[in-house]
Amino acid sequence: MMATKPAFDLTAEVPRRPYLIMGMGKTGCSVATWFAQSGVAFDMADSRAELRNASQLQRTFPASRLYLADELNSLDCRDYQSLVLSPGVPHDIDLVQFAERSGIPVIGDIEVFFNRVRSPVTAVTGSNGKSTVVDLLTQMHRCAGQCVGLGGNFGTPALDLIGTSEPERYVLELSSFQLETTQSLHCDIATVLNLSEDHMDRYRDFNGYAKAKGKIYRNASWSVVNRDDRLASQLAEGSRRMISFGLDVPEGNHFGVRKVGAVNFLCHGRDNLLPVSELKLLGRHNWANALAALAMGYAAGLPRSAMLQALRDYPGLDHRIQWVAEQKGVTWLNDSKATNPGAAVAALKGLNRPVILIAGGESKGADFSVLGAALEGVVKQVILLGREAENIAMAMSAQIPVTRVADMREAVDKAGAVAESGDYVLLAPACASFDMFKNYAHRGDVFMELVRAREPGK
Ligand code: UMA
Ligand code: ADP
Repeated sequence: MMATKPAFDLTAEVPRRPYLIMGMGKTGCSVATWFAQSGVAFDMADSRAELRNASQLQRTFPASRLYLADELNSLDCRDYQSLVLSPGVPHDIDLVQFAERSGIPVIGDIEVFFNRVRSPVTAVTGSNGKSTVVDLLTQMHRCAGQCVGLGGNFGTPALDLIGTSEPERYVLELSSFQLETTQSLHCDIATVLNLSEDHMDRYRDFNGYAKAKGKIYRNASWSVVNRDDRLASQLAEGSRRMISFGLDVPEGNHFGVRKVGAVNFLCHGRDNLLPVSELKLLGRHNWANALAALAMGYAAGLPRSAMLQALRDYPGLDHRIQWVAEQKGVTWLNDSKATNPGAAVAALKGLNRPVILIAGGESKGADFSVLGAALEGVVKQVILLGREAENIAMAMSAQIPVTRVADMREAVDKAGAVAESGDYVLLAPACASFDMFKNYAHRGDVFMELVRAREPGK
């Protein structure tokens, strides 16, 4: 296979124009720090007028100019080698459009990262489950005694993971936004966990979103694919080495689930590995996440015993079907990270008792019909809040009782009033949180605090 010419090449000998870093949040700062350490000239830009860290940036990088708000109009992207875009900056802004028309490469921090790293990279994308899978996989590596750098969309920008000595492996969560601006990705192991609608406010159509995700497989040594997700697995067509996971019985050397008597086992080919009842994670979608992590650990050569130990011990991340309280036989669950319909549907499918669902918030252009269909026969009552309440109500069958509430306190009170012993109350909003909360974690914290503050027996 012909090597792709990197868009960012520190080893190039021709004199270069400076780079322009666009967006000075976590990613932009990590790129600036990396460029400064590497002796690469750059300027910085951000559309915000009031950038909290503006004076600190100017002090730390005195050789670079910082352009804010309207000052961006004076920029000519042709003065720059390339634009290094933060993932949150959409491609339809004038500066980016003009760069693309002028043939100035538009790259991201992940492109810069791949130009530099030598240790193998496992990269994970997908609409849902990314954070859980990268965290779990990292625990598997650590159980095997390996030193791993975990980051990307997960929180720590990829470039901040590079220290004086490299870890044995990087495990990166990559969003579609981060993948969009890559050209020379070459992961050791790559996966698209699943595909369902998300971020439809940033893409012309679902195809554009899927195409961005699919870039993760380019040049990958191992492609890990989800047999149960036709669209996601199609993205890996033509891959060099493929290994699959799914919730059915696996063939050959692939990963899946086998029922022995009444017990479901995670399995690898003919080997039964672990009864799913030994997982601390709840829900069938987490069986898929566990299998994806196993497949990637296997491709990385991890010992099976270390992977199974990590699976048994792994408690899951906060705000993902997190157990909150049991009150008078009612179990309260916080899945505030369900910020799209697909995630909320997965949560509902995994629960085997009647559910009172608290949903709503701010949409990212999603279609709620898939959520509406998943409520049938599972949900006793839906409690809706936030900007999208009406759109969700319209996607639901008229048979399911629905209540609109003004805030989370009212939602919790209402849920407490209708829930009976044996029910779940599930916060799985299917929406982003920004209309009422700082972020999904804030929303989940507010929910949990309100639930825990309920007097026992209320
Ligand atoms: N900005 C502009 N112009 C614009 C838009 C933004 O200048 O048109 C500026 C903002 O004023 C701000 C900066 O860009 O100063 C913010 O950049 P950013 O939104 O890219 O955020 P970062 O702080 O760099 O964080 C990013 C990811 N954020 C997004 O993709 C929106 C973080 O993922 C990621 O953890 C971090 O890089 C490190 O890799 C967060 C996220 O919400 C968790 N991701 C989305 C998701 O998971 O659904 C994709
Ligand atoms: P991401 O990083 O992709 O947002 P998380 O692990 O943070 O993924 O989980 C986000 C939401 O998606 C949570 O509500 C979680 O319960 C749900 N979820 C996790 N794994 C899956 C999966 N495999 N399929 C569908 N939904 C999932």
